[in-house]
Amino acid sequence: MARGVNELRYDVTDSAGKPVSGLNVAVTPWMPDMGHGSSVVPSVAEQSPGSYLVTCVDIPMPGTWQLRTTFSGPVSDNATPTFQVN
Ligand SMILES: [Cu+2]
Repeated sequence: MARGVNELRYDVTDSAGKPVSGLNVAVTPWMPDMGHGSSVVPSVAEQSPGSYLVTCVDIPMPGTWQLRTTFSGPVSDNATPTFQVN
């Protein structure tokens, strides 16, 4: 992932591999080393069953970033992918 505005996709399946649709997905970019986020709130849209496109992921500075993500609705879960931005 590069600095600036990016997008990514979550493909959500259950333990049987079946797509999970109808989830509310909330994504918060977070820079743990400095304890701040981004001023831009990402948008999420389900494009096909279980496939959630996250857009407007604005990463304003280089370093280690997390995408703190919560899934709610029919099931609840969370994920925190972490990546290095140069
Ligand atoms: Cu920072």
